[in-house]
Amino acid sequence: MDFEFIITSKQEAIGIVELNRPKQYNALNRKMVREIVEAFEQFERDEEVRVIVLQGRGNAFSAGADIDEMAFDDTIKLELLNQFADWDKIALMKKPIIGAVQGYVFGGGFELALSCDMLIAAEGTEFCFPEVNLGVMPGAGGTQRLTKLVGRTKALEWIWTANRITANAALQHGVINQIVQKEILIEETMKIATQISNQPPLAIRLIKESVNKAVDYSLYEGMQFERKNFYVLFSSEDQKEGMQAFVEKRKPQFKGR
Ligand code: CO8
Repeated sequence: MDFEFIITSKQEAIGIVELNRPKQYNALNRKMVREIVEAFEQFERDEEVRVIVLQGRGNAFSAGADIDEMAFDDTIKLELLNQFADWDKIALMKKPIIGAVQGYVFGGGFELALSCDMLIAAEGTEFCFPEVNLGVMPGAGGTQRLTKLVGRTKALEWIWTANRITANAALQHGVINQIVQKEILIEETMKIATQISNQPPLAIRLIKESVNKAVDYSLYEGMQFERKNFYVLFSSEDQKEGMQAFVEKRKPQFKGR
């Protein structure tokens, strides 16, 4: 895959997307976001890929949206541009997306991280919504995703003050899954990605879909959805293999069928 602002690669069953504007702290311009979506979509279609890892090259995951690009935009231009349609696609990806974050995770970069399913952070990572300092507010899901994760009180504090949030605070409030030393960030992320990639892929995808419904649906609706997915998994070869392997006391070989 040939991209201008990202680098993609594959390591066994893991598709890797790396933000690649290190001199601008991986500030997200619109083309870059489109490329991220395109890379994700290609990995979604690739049956070999079971998990996607998203990371940033250099000293930051991402310092947010490219301010130079949007400084002179106006309301009508933005509304017609409809750039958030690309962001919506990220939220609809079926495969697990694990973010490996370090350095600055600011603004749109924080929103991109919040679009991942799991986040592993290096020690010293700083999270921040600085938009208010620019006279605006988060626009790619920040007010919604952060509030659903940490609750209204903390979300308002963090977004209103634009204070930098330490990795420890992010961990304490359930924003990230784990903090690791910077030198082993990718290694540890790949370990978790590999562990998940060894699980039955269809079950992994339907679990993601079902857990995400819990965020938006009532308990009753979410339970109906979960049940439907549970039944669907009984049509898969991996269910037969997983249960047969248990009975035969051996390790299952999952094929993603
Ligand atoms: N946009 C454009 N360029 C940036 C950005 C950015 N967000 N962040 C850093 N850069 C550039 C700088 O302009 C500078 O470029 P140059 O070398 O050409 O002058 C280079 O990166 C290095 O930056 P600094 O010299 O400022 O480095 P420091 O180490 O002194 O500071 C900081 C690092 C603290 C990260 C600082 O650069 C900073 O505050 N950046 C802006 C952070 C910010 O406000 N982010 C929020 C942007 S708004 C947003 O994300 C809204 C999301 C809405 C939806 C998403 C749509 C895509």
